[in-house]
Amino acid sequence: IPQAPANYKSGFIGIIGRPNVGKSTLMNHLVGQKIAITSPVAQTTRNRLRGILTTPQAQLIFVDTPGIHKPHHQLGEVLVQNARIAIESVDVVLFVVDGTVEAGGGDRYIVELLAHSQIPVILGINKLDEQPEESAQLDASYAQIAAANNWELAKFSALNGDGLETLQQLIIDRLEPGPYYYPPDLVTDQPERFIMGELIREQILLLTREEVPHSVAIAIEKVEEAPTITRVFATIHIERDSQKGILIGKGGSMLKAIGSAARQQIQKLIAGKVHLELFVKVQPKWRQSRTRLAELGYRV
Ligand code: GDP
Ligand code: K
Ligand code: MG
Repeated sequence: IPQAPANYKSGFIGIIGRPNVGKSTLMNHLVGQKIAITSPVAQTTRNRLRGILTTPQAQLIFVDTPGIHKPHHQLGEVLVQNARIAIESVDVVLFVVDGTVEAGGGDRYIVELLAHSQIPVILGINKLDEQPEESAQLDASYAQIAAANNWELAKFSALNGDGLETLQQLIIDRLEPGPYYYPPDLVTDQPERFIMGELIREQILLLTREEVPHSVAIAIEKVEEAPTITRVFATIHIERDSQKGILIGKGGSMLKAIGSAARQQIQKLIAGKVHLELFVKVQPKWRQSRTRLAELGYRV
C-alpha cells in the first residue's frame, strides 16, 4: 500500500438502518461499482461488506450492514450482532432512513441504539427521488430527530445520485487524518467468489416467491479461468424439498432464468465471458447451525 499524501484523511463509515431503506444501493453508488446486492426483500444483505472510495482528499471505507430488526432465529441474531459490531468499530455512523415514509418503530429502535454511541452520526434521508410532493413535514420530523441527538442531516437519492457529493463532503469533514487502509484502486474487501455467490442470490431474491429467499445460501464450488471464458460452478443450498420445486420450476425454467440473469451480472463483475452451472441441494435447517453458516461463508 503506497503512502498517503500529506494531510490525507481516512476512516470507516458504518451504514446502518432498518431493512430496505437503500443502504446497499447507497454504498454501491458511492464506490461506483455493484459490490453489494440490492432488492426489495428485507435481509438481502447478510454479511458486513466493505466498500472503499479513494478520493484525492480521503479514503472512505464504508461498512454496509444487514438491516437491524428483532432476531427471530439464528441467522437473525447474527445479523443484529453484525450491526452492533459495525456501530462500535467505525469513525462515523451514517444512519439511513427512507424519506418517503415516516420514522417507524424500527427507526426508533436504531435511534436508541445510537443514543449511547460517542461516534459522530449523520442522519441520511434517502429516496429523495420518490418523496411525495408534500414532504416538508416528513423532512421536519427527521430533522427533529437529528437536532435532538446533535446529529448532522443529509438528503439524497442513492438511486440517481442527487445529493451524494454533499454527503461525501460531510463525511470527509468528520474524518481524522489517516493513512490508506487499502490500496487506492481497491473497491471492496470481498473476494470475487463471494460477490459471485451474492449475484446468484440476488436473482433468486428477485425471481422466486417469498418463502425461498430467506432460506437460501450459495456456495461457489469451482471457478475455472480459461483464456476466452470463465466457468463457474455453484451450489444453491435450501432447506426444504418444496423449495427445490419452486427453485427449479416447470421443466427447469426458473433455474434457467436465475442462471441466465446471474451469468450476465457475473460477466459485468469480471468483465469477461462466463459459463455458469447451478446445482440445487436440500440441507435442512442450515439457518440454525452456526457451523453451517460459517461453512457457507457467513461471519458468525
Ligand atoms: P437495504 O436493505 O437498506 O440495503 O436496501 P437496498 O439497497 O437493498 O434497497 C432496497 C430497495 O430500495 C431496492 O428496491 C432499491 O432499488 C430501492 N432504493 C434504494 N435507494 C433508493 C432511492 O434513492 N430511490 C428509490 N426510489 N429507491 C431506492
Ligand atoms: K433490501
Ligand atoms: Mg442491504
